[in-house]
Amino acid sequence: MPEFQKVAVIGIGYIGLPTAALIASRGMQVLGVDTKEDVVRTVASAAIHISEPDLDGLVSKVVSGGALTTSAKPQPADVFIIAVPTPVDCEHRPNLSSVNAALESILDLLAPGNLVILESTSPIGTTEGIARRISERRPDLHIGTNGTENGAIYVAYCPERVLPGRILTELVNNDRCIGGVTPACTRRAQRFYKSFVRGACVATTARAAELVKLTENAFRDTNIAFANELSLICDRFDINVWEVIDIANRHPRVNVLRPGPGVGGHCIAVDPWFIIDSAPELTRVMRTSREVNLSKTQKVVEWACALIEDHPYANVACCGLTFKANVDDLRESPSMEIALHLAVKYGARIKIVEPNLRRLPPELADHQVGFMNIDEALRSCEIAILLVDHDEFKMVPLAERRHLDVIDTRGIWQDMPRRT
Ligand code: SAJ
Repeated sequence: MPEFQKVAVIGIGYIGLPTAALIASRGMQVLGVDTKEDVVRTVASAAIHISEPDLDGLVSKVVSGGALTTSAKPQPADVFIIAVPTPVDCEHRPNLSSVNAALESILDLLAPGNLVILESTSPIGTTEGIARRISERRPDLHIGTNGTENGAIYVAYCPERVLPGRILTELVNNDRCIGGVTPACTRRAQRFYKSFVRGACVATTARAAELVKLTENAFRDTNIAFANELSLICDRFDINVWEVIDIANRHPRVNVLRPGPGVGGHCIAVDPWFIIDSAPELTRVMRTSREVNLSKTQKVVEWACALIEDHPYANVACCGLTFKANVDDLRESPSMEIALHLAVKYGARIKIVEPNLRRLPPELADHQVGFMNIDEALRSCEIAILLVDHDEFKMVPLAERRHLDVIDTRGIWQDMPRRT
Protein backbone atom coordinates (compact mmCIF):
# COMPACT_ATOMS: atom_id res chain seq x y z
CA MET A 1 0.00 0.00 0.00
CA PRO A 2 1.40 3.47 -0.82
CA GLU A 3 2.82 5.25 2.24
CA PHE A 4 0.95 8.51 1.57
CA GLN A 5 -2.58 8.17 0.29
CA LYS A 6 -4.54 11.00 1.86
CA VAL A 7 -3.23 14.54 2.10
CA ALA A 8 -4.87 17.57 3.73
CA VAL A 9 -3.59 20.97 2.62
CA ILE A 10 -4.52 23.64 5.16
CA GLY A 11 -4.73 26.96 3.33
CA ILE A 12 -5.46 26.81 -0.41
CA GLY A 13 -4.10 30.19 -1.47
CA TYR A 14 -1.22 31.09 -3.79
CA ILE A 15 0.91 28.16 -2.61
CA GLY A 16 -1.55 25.73 -1.05
CA LEU A 17 -3.85 25.45 -4.06
CA PRO A 18 -1.16 24.70 -6.68
CA THR A 19 0.46 22.27 -4.23
CA ALA A 20 -2.85 20.52 -3.53
CA ALA A 21 -3.67 20.28 -7.25
CA LEU A 22 -0.22 18.94 -8.13
CA ILE A 23 -0.32 16.26 -5.42
CA ALA A 24 -3.85 15.30 -6.46
CA SER A 25 -2.62 14.88 -10.03
CA ARG A 26 -0.06 12.35 -8.76
CA GLY A 27 -2.62 9.84 -7.54
CA MET A 28 -3.12 10.99 -3.93
CA GLN A 29 -6.51 11.92 -2.49
CA VAL A 30 -6.28 15.57 -1.43
CA LEU A 31 -8.52 17.69 0.76
CA GLY A 32 -8.00 21.44 0.38
CA VAL A 33 -9.04 23.30 3.53
CA ASP A 34 -9.63 27.02 3.85
CA THR A 35 -11.32 29.29 6.36
CA LYS A 36 -12.65 31.49 3.54
CA GLU A 37 -15.99 30.11 2.41
CA ASP A 38 -15.80 31.65 -1.06
CA VAL A 39 -12.42 29.98 -1.67
CA VAL A 40 -13.79 26.58 -0.63
CA ARG A 41 -16.80 27.08 -2.89
CA THR A 42 -14.83 28.34 -5.88
CA VAL A 43 -12.36 25.46 -5.85
CA ALA A 44 -15.15 22.94 -5.23
CA SER A 45 -16.73 24.16 -8.46
CA ALA A 46 -13.45 23.32 -10.28
CA ALA A 47 -12.57 27.02 -10.65
CA ILE A 48 -9.74 29.09 -9.13
CA HIS A 49 -9.62 32.33 -7.15
CA ILE A 50 -6.04 33.32 -8.06
CA SER A 51 -4.39 33.94 -11.37
CA GLU A 52 -1.52 31.62 -12.22
CA PRO A 53 -0.62 30.13 -15.61
CA ASP A 54 -2.07 26.62 -16.23
CA LEU A 55 -3.52 26.33 -12.72
CA ASP A 56 -7.13 26.57 -13.93
CA GLY A 57 -6.76 23.52 -16.20
CA LEU A 58 -5.05 21.44 -13.52
CA VAL A 59 -7.57 22.32 -10.79
CA SER A 60 -10.48 21.68 -13.13
CA LYS A 61 -9.07 18.25 -13.98
CA VAL A 62 -8.35 17.07 -10.42
CA VAL A 63 -11.61 18.43 -8.98
CA SER A 64 -13.72 16.94 -11.78
CA GLY A 65 -11.90 13.62 -11.37
CA GLY A 66 -12.58 13.64 -7.60
CA ALA A 67 -8.90 13.67 -6.53
CA LEU A 68 -9.17 17.17 -4.99
CA THR A 69 -12.06 18.07 -2.72
CA THR A 70 -12.45 21.07 -0.43
CA SER A 71 -13.82 21.81 3.00
CA ALA A 72 -13.82 24.48 5.67
CA LYS A 73 -12.64 21.86 8.19
CA PRO A 74 -9.81 19.33 7.99
CA GLN A 75 -10.40 15.58 8.12
CA PRO A 76 -8.08 12.70 9.05
CA ALA A 77 -5.20 12.23 6.57
CA ASP A 78 -1.72 10.69 6.28
CA VAL A 79 -0.07 14.04 5.59
CA PHE A 80 -1.06 17.52 6.75
CA ILE A 81 0.54 20.44 4.92
CA ILE A 82 0.16 23.87 6.52
CA ALA A 83 0.41 26.58 3.85
CA VAL A 84 -1.20 29.63 5.44
CA PRO A 85 -0.07 33.29 5.39
CA THR A 86 2.46 34.54 7.93
CA PRO A 87 2.36 38.34 7.60
CA VAL A 88 4.20 40.88 9.74
CA ASP A 89 2.31 43.43 11.83
CA CYS A 90 2.77 47.21 11.65
CA GLU A 91 5.85 46.92 13.88
CA HIS A 92 7.32 44.30 11.52
CA ARG A 93 6.78 41.46 13.99
CA PRO A 94 5.73 38.07 12.54
CA ASN A 95 2.08 37.21 13.04
CA LEU A 96 1.75 33.44 13.38
CA SER A 97 -1.94 33.38 14.27
CA SER A 98 -2.90 31.52 11.06
CA VAL A 99 -0.24 28.84 11.62
CA ASN A 100 -1.42 28.40 15.20
CA ALA A 101 -5.07 28.20 14.14
CA ALA A 102 -4.21 25.67 11.41
CA LEU A 103 -2.35 23.54 13.94
CA GLU A 104 -5.20 23.72 16.45
CA SER A 105 -7.60 22.58 13.72
CA ILE A 106 -5.71 19.32 13.15
CA LEU A 107 -4.52 18.42 16.67
CA ASP A 108 -7.49 16.18 17.46
CA LEU A 109 -7.28 14.47 14.07
CA LEU A 110 -3.65 13.40 14.29
CA ALA A 111 -2.97 9.66 14.29
CA PRO A 112 0.19 7.52 14.58
CA GLY A 113 2.27 7.61 11.40
CA ASN A 114 1.00 11.05 10.34
CA LEU A 115 3.36 13.56 8.80
CA VAL A 116 2.80 17.25 9.61
CA ILE A 117 4.60 19.69 7.31
CA LEU A 118 4.86 23.44 7.66
CA GLU A 119 5.45 25.25 4.35
CA SER A 120 4.64 28.82 5.45
CA THR A 121 7.58 31.21 5.81
CA SER A 122 8.25 31.22 9.55
CA PRO A 123 10.68 32.48 12.18
CA ILE A 124 13.43 30.15 13.38
CA GLY A 125 12.04 27.67 15.90
CA THR A 126 8.41 27.63 14.68
CA THR A 127 8.48 23.98 13.56
CA GLU A 128 9.98 22.85 16.86
CA GLY A 129 7.19 24.84 18.53
CA ILE A 130 4.65 22.87 16.50
CA ALA A 131 6.23 19.60 17.65
CA ARG A 132 6.10 20.79 21.27
CA ARG A 133 2.45 21.78 20.95
CA ILE A 134 1.59 18.37 19.51
CA SER A 135 3.42 16.64 22.38
CA GLU A 136 1.53 18.74 24.95
CA ARG A 137 -1.91 18.24 23.47
CA ARG A 138 -1.45 14.67 22.29
CA PRO A 139 0.67 12.81 24.85
CA ASP A 140 -0.39 9.58 23.09
CA LEU A 141 1.78 10.57 20.12
CA HIS A 142 5.59 10.69 20.03
CA ILE A 143 7.67 12.80 17.67
CA GLY A 144 9.23 10.19 15.37
CA THR A 145 12.66 8.84 16.12
CA ASN A 146 13.04 5.69 14.07
CA GLY A 147 9.77 5.34 12.22
CA THR A 148 8.68 2.05 13.77
CA GLU A 149 7.58 2.67 17.32
CA ASN A 150 3.92 2.94 18.22
CA GLY A 151 2.39 6.38 18.26
CA ALA A 152 5.16 7.98 16.19
CA ILE A 153 4.30 11.19 14.42
CA TYR A 154 6.55 13.18 12.10
CA VAL A 155 6.98 16.96 11.93
CA ALA A 156 9.03 18.83 9.32
CA TYR A 157 9.54 22.21 7.71
CA CYS A 158 9.68 22.42 3.93
CA PRO A 159 9.47 25.99 2.63
CA GLU A 160 7.84 26.80 -0.66
CA ARG A 161 10.24 28.67 -2.96
CA VAL A 162 8.26 29.04 -6.18
CA LEU A 163 8.05 32.20 -8.26
CA PRO A 164 4.54 33.55 -8.91
CA GLY A 165 3.90 33.20 -12.63
CA ARG A 166 5.94 29.96 -12.77
CA ILE A 167 4.49 28.14 -9.78
CA LEU A 168 3.50 24.83 -11.39
CA THR A 169 6.82 24.42 -13.18
CA GLU A 170 8.88 25.41 -10.15
CA LEU A 171 6.86 23.23 -7.75
CA VAL A 172 8.01 20.20 -9.70
CA ASN A 173 11.48 21.22 -10.80
CA ASN A 174 12.95 23.34 -7.99
CA ASP A 175 15.11 21.69 -5.36
CA ARG A 176 13.37 21.48 -1.99
CA CYS A 177 14.90 22.02 1.41
CA ILE A 178 13.51 19.63 4.03
CA GLY A 179 14.16 19.92 7.74
CA GLY A 180 12.54 17.55 10.19
CA VAL A 181 12.57 18.11 13.93
CA THR A 182 14.37 14.74 14.08
CA PRO A 183 16.28 12.88 11.34
CA ALA A 184 13.43 10.34 11.07
CA CYS A 185 11.01 13.21 10.44
CA THR A 186 13.31 14.57 7.72
CA ARG A 187 13.52 11.19 6.00
CA ARG A 188 9.77 10.71 6.02
CA ALA A 189 9.14 14.19 4.63
CA GLN A 190 11.80 13.57 1.97
CA ARG A 191 9.98 10.41 0.87
CA PHE A 192 6.75 12.40 0.59
CA TYR A 193 8.22 15.22 -1.53
CA LYS A 194 10.13 12.80 -3.74
CA SER A 195 6.78 11.36 -4.81
CA PHE A 196 5.99 14.54 -6.79
CA VAL A 197 9.15 16.69 -6.97
CA ARG A 198 11.73 16.23 -9.72
CA GLY A 199 14.30 18.56 -8.08
CA ALA A 200 16.58 17.36 -5.28
CA CYS A 201 15.04 17.08 -1.80
CA VAL A 202 17.91 18.34 0.34
CA ALA A 203 17.87 17.27 3.99
CA THR A 204 18.70 19.53 6.92
CA THR A 205 17.28 20.44 10.33
CA ALA A 206 14.01 22.29 10.85
CA ARG A 207 15.77 25.40 12.18
CA ALA A 208 18.22 25.51 9.27
CA ALA A 209 15.40 25.03 6.76
CA GLU A 210 13.50 27.94 8.31
CA LEU A 211 16.57 30.15 7.99
CA VAL A 212 17.27 28.94 4.43
CA LYS A 213 13.89 30.26 3.32
CA LEU A 214 14.39 33.60 5.05
CA THR A 215 17.94 33.85 3.70
CA GLU A 216 16.81 33.44 0.09
CA ASN A 217 14.40 36.33 0.24
CA ALA A 218 16.57 38.56 2.44
CA PHE A 219 19.45 38.01 0.00
CA ARG A 220 17.28 39.14 -2.90
CA ASP A 221 15.99 42.14 -0.95
CA THR A 222 19.55 43.21 -0.15
CA ASN A 223 20.61 42.87 -3.78
CA ILE A 224 17.62 44.88 -4.99
CA ALA A 225 18.43 47.52 -2.36
CA PHE A 226 21.91 47.80 -3.87
CA ALA A 227 20.36 48.42 -7.30
CA ASN A 228 17.90 50.96 -5.87
CA GLU A 229 20.70 52.81 -4.08
CA LEU A 230 22.66 52.86 -7.33
CA SER A 231 19.65 54.37 -9.11
CA LEU A 232 19.68 57.29 -6.65
CA ILE A 233 23.41 57.82 -7.13
CA CYS A 234 22.90 57.84 -10.91
CA ASP A 235 20.05 60.31 -10.57
CA ARG A 236 22.25 62.64 -8.50
CA PHE A 237 25.09 62.54 -11.07
CA ASP A 238 22.86 62.43 -14.15
CA ILE A 239 24.09 59.03 -15.32
CA ASN A 240 21.94 56.35 -16.97
CA VAL A 241 21.61 53.61 -14.31
CA TRP A 242 20.54 50.95 -16.82
CA GLU A 243 23.66 51.50 -18.85
CA VAL A 244 25.86 51.34 -15.74
CA ILE A 245 24.25 48.04 -14.70
CA ASP A 246 24.45 46.53 -18.20
CA ILE A 247 28.12 47.31 -18.48
CA ALA A 248 29.00 46.35 -14.89
CA ASN A 249 27.22 43.02 -15.38
CA ARG A 250 29.61 42.18 -18.21
CA HIS A 251 32.15 41.54 -15.46
CA PRO A 252 32.10 37.74 -14.98
CA ARG A 253 31.47 37.95 -11.24
CA VAL A 254 29.04 40.90 -11.07
CA ASN A 255 25.27 40.59 -11.32
CA VAL A 256 23.53 43.78 -10.21
CA LEU A 257 19.74 43.37 -10.10
CA ARG A 258 17.28 45.93 -11.46
CA PRO A 259 16.16 49.05 -9.62
CA GLY A 260 12.44 49.73 -9.48
CA PRO A 261 9.81 51.66 -7.53
CA GLY A 262 10.52 49.58 -4.40
CA VAL A 263 10.04 45.92 -3.52
CA GLY A 264 6.60 44.36 -3.34
CA GLY A 265 4.91 41.02 -2.99
CA HIS A 266 4.13 38.97 0.06
CA CYS A 267 7.64 37.56 0.44
CA ILE A 268 10.69 39.65 -0.30
CA ALA A 269 9.28 42.82 1.27
CA VAL A 270 8.24 40.85 4.36
CA ASP A 271 10.57 37.94 5.07
CA PRO A 272 13.72 39.90 6.01
CA TRP A 273 11.76 41.26 8.99
CA PHE A 274 11.52 37.70 10.36
CA ILE A 275 15.31 37.61 10.71
CA ILE A 276 15.61 41.24 11.82
CA ASP A 277 12.96 40.69 14.51
CA SER A 278 14.77 37.64 15.89
CA ALA A 279 18.25 39.24 16.00
CA PRO A 280 17.94 43.06 15.75
CA GLU A 281 21.52 43.77 16.80
CA LEU A 282 22.99 41.41 14.18
CA THR A 283 21.01 42.47 11.12
CA ARG A 284 22.29 45.90 10.14
CA VAL A 285 22.63 45.11 6.42
CA MET A 286 19.20 43.52 6.18
CA ARG A 287 17.49 46.35 8.05
CA THR A 288 19.21 49.01 5.97
CA SER A 289 18.26 47.16 2.78
CA ARG A 290 14.62 47.15 3.83
CA GLU A 291 14.85 50.86 4.58
CA VAL A 292 16.52 51.63 1.24
CA ASN A 293 13.84 49.72 -0.66
CA LEU A 294 11.03 51.40 1.27
CA SER A 295 12.54 54.84 0.74
CA LYS A 296 12.84 54.27 -3.02
CA THR A 297 9.04 54.23 -3.18
CA GLN A 298 8.94 57.64 -1.50
CA LYS A 299 11.59 58.91 -3.89
CA VAL A 300 9.49 57.92 -6.91
CA VAL A 301 6.51 59.75 -5.37
CA GLU A 302 8.70 62.86 -5.03
CA TRP A 303 9.93 62.59 -8.63
CA ALA A 304 6.39 62.09 -9.92
CA CYS A 305 4.97 65.02 -7.93
CA ALA A 306 7.75 67.33 -9.14
CA LEU A 307 7.05 66.39 -12.78
CA ILE A 308 3.28 66.69 -12.41
CA GLU A 309 3.57 70.09 -10.74
CA ASP A 310 5.74 71.33 -13.61
CA HIS A 311 2.81 70.56 -15.96
CA PRO A 312 -0.30 71.82 -14.18
CA TYR A 313 -2.77 70.87 -16.94
CA ALA A 314 -1.32 67.52 -17.95
CA ASN A 315 -3.12 64.20 -17.53
CA VAL A 316 -0.95 61.52 -15.97
CA ALA A 317 -0.91 57.85 -16.95
CA CYS A 318 0.08 55.63 -14.02
CA CYS A 319 1.22 52.52 -15.81
CA GLY A 320 0.94 49.42 -13.62
CA LEU A 321 -0.33 48.72 -10.10
CA THR A 322 0.72 45.14 -9.40
CA PHE A 323 3.85 44.26 -7.44
CA LYS A 324 5.63 42.94 -10.51
CA ALA A 325 5.17 42.29 -14.21
CA ASN A 326 2.37 40.20 -15.70
CA VAL A 327 0.63 39.19 -12.46
CA ASP A 328 -2.62 40.47 -10.92
CA ASP A 329 -1.26 40.50 -7.36
CA LEU A 330 -1.38 43.81 -5.47
CA ARG A 331 0.06 42.60 -2.17
CA GLU A 332 2.61 45.06 -0.73
CA SER A 333 2.80 46.65 -4.16
CA PRO A 334 4.93 49.82 -4.20
CA SER A 335 3.25 50.80 -7.49
CA MET A 336 -0.13 50.71 -5.80
CA GLU A 337 1.23 52.88 -3.00
CA ILE A 338 2.61 55.41 -5.48
CA ALA A 339 -0.61 55.46 -7.51
CA LEU A 340 -2.67 55.96 -4.36
CA HIS A 341 -0.49 58.85 -3.29
CA LEU A 342 -0.89 60.54 -6.68
CA ALA A 343 -4.63 59.80 -6.72
CA VAL A 344 -5.12 61.49 -3.35
CA LYS A 345 -3.16 64.52 -4.50
CA TYR A 346 -4.24 64.92 -8.13
CA GLY A 347 -7.59 63.04 -8.37
CA ALA A 348 -9.12 62.96 -11.85
CA ARG A 349 -5.87 63.97 -13.57
CA ILE A 350 -4.54 60.48 -12.77
CA LYS A 351 -5.38 57.74 -15.30
CA ILE A 352 -4.62 54.23 -14.10
CA VAL A 353 -3.55 51.60 -16.63
CA GLU A 354 -3.42 48.04 -15.31
CA PRO A 355 -3.99 45.39 -17.97
CA ASN A 356 -4.10 42.57 -15.40
CA LEU A 357 -7.08 43.93 -13.47
CA ARG A 358 -10.66 44.18 -14.71
CA ARG A 359 -11.57 47.07 -12.44
CA LEU A 360 -9.92 49.64 -10.19
CA PRO A 361 -9.10 48.50 -6.65
CA PRO A 362 -11.63 50.14 -4.27
CA GLU A 363 -8.99 52.34 -2.56
CA LEU A 364 -8.33 54.05 -5.88
CA ALA A 365 -11.92 54.12 -7.09
CA ASP A 366 -12.73 56.49 -4.20
CA HIS A 367 -10.55 59.21 -5.74
CA GLN A 368 -12.26 59.71 -9.11
CA VAL A 369 -9.18 58.62 -11.02
CA GLY A 370 -9.61 57.28 -14.56
CA PHE A 371 -9.11 53.61 -15.49
CA MET A 372 -8.20 52.91 -19.08
CA ASN A 373 -6.16 50.74 -21.38
CA ILE A 374 -2.72 51.75 -22.60
CA ASP A 375 -3.98 52.95 -26.00
CA GLU A 376 -6.46 55.37 -24.45
CA ALA A 377 -3.83 56.55 -21.97
CA LEU A 378 -1.33 57.25 -24.75
CA ARG A 379 -4.00 59.33 -26.49
CA SER A 380 -5.20 61.28 -23.47
CA CYS A 381 -2.10 61.79 -21.29
CA GLU A 382 0.97 64.01 -21.50
CA ILE A 383 2.86 62.41 -18.59
CA ALA A 384 3.51 58.71 -17.89
CA ILE A 385 4.75 57.25 -14.61
CA LEU A 386 5.86 53.76 -15.63
CA LEU A 387 5.66 51.60 -12.52
CA VAL A 388 5.49 47.99 -13.71
CA ASP A 389 7.24 46.36 -16.66
CA HIS A 390 4.16 44.56 -18.03
CA ASP A 391 4.48 43.11 -21.53
CA GLU A 392 1.72 45.46 -22.77
CA PHE A 393 3.90 48.47 -21.88
CA LYS A 394 7.10 46.99 -23.30
CA MET A 395 5.38 46.61 -26.66
CA VAL A 396 4.49 50.31 -27.07
CA PRO A 397 6.67 51.64 -29.91
CA LEU A 398 8.60 54.88 -29.41
CA ALA A 399 6.48 56.71 -31.98
CA GLU A 400 3.37 56.24 -29.79
CA ARG A 401 4.95 57.60 -26.60
CA ARG A 402 7.35 60.22 -27.96
CA HIS A 403 4.95 63.00 -26.88
CA LEU A 404 5.05 61.91 -23.20
CA ASP A 405 7.11 63.18 -20.30
CA VAL A 406 8.10 59.95 -18.63
CA ILE A 407 9.41 58.63 -15.35
CA ASP A 408 10.39 55.08 -16.19
CA THR A 409 11.10 53.24 -12.93
CA ARG A 410 11.70 49.92 -14.70
CA GLY A 411 14.00 50.89 -17.54
CA ILE A 412 11.82 49.53 -20.33
CA TRP A 413 11.50 52.81 -22.25
CA GLN A 414 15.18 53.67 -22.17
CA ASP A 415 15.01 55.18 -25.63
CA MET A 416 13.29 58.19 -24.00
CA PRO A 417 15.06 61.03 -22.26
CA ARG A 418 14.02 60.64 -18.60
CA ARG A 419 14.86 59.61 -15.07
CA THR A 420 15.56 56.12 -13.67
N1 SAJ B 1 12.37 43.32 -8.05
C1 SAJ B 1 13.13 44.44 -8.36
N2 SAJ B 1 14.30 44.26 -9.03
C2 SAJ B 1 14.73 43.02 -9.42
C3 SAJ B 1 13.95 41.89 -9.08
C4 SAJ B 1 12.76 42.07 -8.40
O1 SAJ B 1 12.79 45.59 -8.03
O2 SAJ B 1 15.79 42.93 -10.04
C5 SAJ B 1 11.11 43.52 -7.31
C6 SAJ B 1 9.87 43.10 -8.09
O3 SAJ B 1 9.45 44.12 -8.93
C7 SAJ B 1 8.90 42.81 -6.98
C8 SAJ B 1 9.78 42.24 -5.88
O4 SAJ B 1 11.10 42.63 -6.21
O5 SAJ B 1 8.29 43.99 -6.52
C9 SAJ B 1 9.74 40.75 -5.73
O6 SAJ B 1 9.67 40.11 -6.98
P1 SAJ B 1 10.49 38.78 -7.33
O7 SAJ B 1 10.14 38.39 -8.71
O8 SAJ B 1 11.93 38.99 -7.05
O9 SAJ B 1 10.02 37.72 -6.26
P2 SAJ B 1 8.59 37.16 -5.77
O10 SAJ B 1 8.18 37.93 -4.56
O11 SAJ B 1 7.62 37.02 -6.87
O12 SAJ B 1 9.03 35.66 -5.33
C10 SAJ B 1 10.08 35.49 -4.39
C11 SAJ B 1 11.09 34.49 -4.94
N3 SAJ B 1 12.27 34.46 -4.11
C12 SAJ B 1 13.52 34.63 -4.63
O13 SAJ B 1 13.70 34.82 -5.82
C13 SAJ B 1 14.67 34.54 -3.69
C14 SAJ B 1 10.43 33.10 -4.97
O14 SAJ B 1 11.36 32.11 -5.36
C15 SAJ B 1 9.87 32.76 -3.58
O15 SAJ B 1 9.25 31.47 -3.55
C16 SAJ B 1 8.85 33.81 -3.22
O16 SAJ B 1 9.51 35.07 -3.16
C17 SAJ B 1 8.24 33.43 -1.88
O17 SAJ B 1 7.11 32.92 -1.89
O18 SAJ B 1 8.92 33.55 -0.86
